Amino acid sequence: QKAHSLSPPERRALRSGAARVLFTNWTGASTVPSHTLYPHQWSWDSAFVAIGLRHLSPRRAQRELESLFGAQWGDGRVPHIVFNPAVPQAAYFPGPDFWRSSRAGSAAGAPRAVETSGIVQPPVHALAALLVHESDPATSRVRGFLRRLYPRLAAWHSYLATRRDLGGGGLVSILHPWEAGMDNSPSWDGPLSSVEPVPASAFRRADLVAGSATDRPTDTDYGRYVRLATAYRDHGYRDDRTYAFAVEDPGFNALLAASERALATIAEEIGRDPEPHLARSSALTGALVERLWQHGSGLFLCRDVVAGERVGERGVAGLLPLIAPGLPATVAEALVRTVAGPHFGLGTETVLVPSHDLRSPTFDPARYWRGPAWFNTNWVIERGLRAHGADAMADGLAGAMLGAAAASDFAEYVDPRTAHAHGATRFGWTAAVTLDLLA
Ligand code: 9YW
Repeated sequence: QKAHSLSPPERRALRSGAARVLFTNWTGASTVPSHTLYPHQWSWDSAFVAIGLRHLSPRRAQRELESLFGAQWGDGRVPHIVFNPAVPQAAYFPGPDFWRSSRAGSAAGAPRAVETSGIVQPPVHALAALLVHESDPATSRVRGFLRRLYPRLAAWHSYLATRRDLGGGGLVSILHPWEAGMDNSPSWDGPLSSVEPVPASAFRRADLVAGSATDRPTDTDYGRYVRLATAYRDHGYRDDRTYAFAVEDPGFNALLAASERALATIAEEIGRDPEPHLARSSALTGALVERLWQHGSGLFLCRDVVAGERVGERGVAGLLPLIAPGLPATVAEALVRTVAGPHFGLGTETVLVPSHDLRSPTFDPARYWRGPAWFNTNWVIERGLRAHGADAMADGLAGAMLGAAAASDFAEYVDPRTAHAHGATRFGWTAAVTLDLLA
C-alpha cells in the first residue's frame, strides 16, 4: 500500500490531467515530450511514455515503442530523435539538416525513409516493453508485440555492448552529453573543458524561443554540443576512440543492466534462450561496481575514458544503479543512505531527488540538469528504493512526485527543495510516470 497525501478525488483529477497530457501530445504513432520545446519523438522519453501509456491504452503504448524502433539503424543503434517530417526545420535545433542521417552512408545503415539524429539515449526500452506487455499480455500476444520487438531490442543492446565499449571494461561509453539524457550535468564540465565551443553566431537555438534562458544550458554548452556532434557526423557516425568526449556514465549503464534483465524475461516469454541476457545483465552490474563505484562517496561516479580518470562530481546518474539487478547489498544500502544524506537531502532538504549534488558549488536549482529534480530519474529511484526494501522512503518519494506533478501542471523539471516549476509544462514523461505511480 503506497501512502499518498492526495485525497481520492485529487487522485482522480490528477489521473485525468495526466491522461489529457498524453492524449494531447500523441501525434498518431508516437508522443512528443512537449509540443513547444520538443516537437519530435525522443528515444528515452518514448520508453517512459510507454510505461505510463500502458495504463490508458496498452495498444498505443506498444505503438509508441514500435514507431521508435521503426527508425532503428542497420547497426542496431536507436537514434535519440526521430524527426516528424510535418514539423518545420526551424522548430528544433539541431534538426534533420544538421544530422543528415538519411545521407549518412551504408556503414551505419541509417534508414532512408525517415530522418533521425545519429546519437543515442539511455536504453530504457526493453524494460518499458516488458512492462507494456505485462499490462495486457493477451493483446500483446495477439499482436506479436514481443516477438516482433525482441530481435530489435537484442540488436540495440548488441550495438551498445560491442560498438560502444570504448573503455574496454565491459561498460558503454557515451560520446556526447546528450547521450546521457542529462545535457549540462556538471559531471561533463571536466570532460568537456578541452572541447572548443563553436561560436554561438554559427547556429540558431530554437529552445530559447519556448524556454527561459536561465532554465536552459548556456550558449557555451551548446557550442560544445555542436562541435562534438559535428565531429561524430563528419566521421560517418563511426564509434571509435578518436573523439574528444567519451565517458562511462553509471545511469546509462545501470538502465542497460535493468533492460538486459527485462530482455531475458522477454526472451523466455517468446520461447527463446534467456541465458545470454542474464549473463550480460550480471556482467554489466559487475563492471559498474568494479569501474564506477566510489566507496567513500557512497555513489557511482562517471569515468572520463579520454583522460582515464573518474569525474569527481556527484550526479543523480550515480544513484540510478539502484535499479541494476544483482547489486551487492552493501552497495545498495550505501546508495539508499546517500539518497537521504547531505548531498541529495531527500526528506530533509529536498522533496524530490535533485539532478545534482546540493553541496557542489556547481549546484543550480533552476538550470536544467545542474540541480532541478526530474520526474523520470525520480521514477527510477523510487523503483530502486522499493527493490531494496526502502519502502517508507519510496512511499514518501512517490507521494511527493504526485504532489509536484499536480501543482506544476506536469512540469519538465522542478526546484528539488520547493517543487517550484521550471522548463516546459504538460511534459510527456512527467504525465506518464504520474500515471504509473497512480496505478
Ligand atoms: C535535447 C526530450 C529531451 C530529453 C533529454 C533532455 C532534453 C534536449 O530533452 O534534451 O534537445 O535533446 O535533456 O533528457 O530526452 O525531453
